[in-house]
Amino acid sequence: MKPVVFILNGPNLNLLGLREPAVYGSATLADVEARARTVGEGLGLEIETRQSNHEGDLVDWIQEARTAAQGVVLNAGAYSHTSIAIVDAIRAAGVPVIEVHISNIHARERFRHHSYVSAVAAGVIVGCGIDGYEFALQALARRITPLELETISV
Ligand code: CA2
Repeated sequence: MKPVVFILNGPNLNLLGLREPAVYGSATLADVEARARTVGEGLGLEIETRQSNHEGDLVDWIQEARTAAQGVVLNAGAYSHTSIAIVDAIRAAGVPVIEVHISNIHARERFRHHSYVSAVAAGVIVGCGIDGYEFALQALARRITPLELETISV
């Protein structure tokens, strides 16, 4: 069995490619998820993609990762700037979480400059467009030790 990685996208990311192409690009969420599956396959990872506009769904899925995944790529959208519940879930999950933001949140409005998620993330990728998801998968693949890969693939 291959190591499982959850790719979790938060509120409004279902609108990718449909609005604000100047900020978020023209790829749709379906494009992002398909690309992640292809990249994941090349890295020997099994990719599971989910999106929700609801904070509690993200909390549930991060909790689920504790037993069902070896890592998480998380773009929590606007909840990154507000959600202590997501921080607590990441702490409890105990698996590496790589935080992704498509846009450079530091070059945008002041309220986007701080992310609660960053303090508990294993890594943060910001402002690289949708390539950020691919970079996050590469980072996670490197963090999964050869021993872990061996154990999982038996
Ligand atoms: O840059 C990112 O990836 C963000 O997480 C995107 C969030 C935003 O609240 C964060 O500050 C940064 C918003 C996602 C909204 O996505 C849309 C896509 C197309 C049209 C409208 C919204």
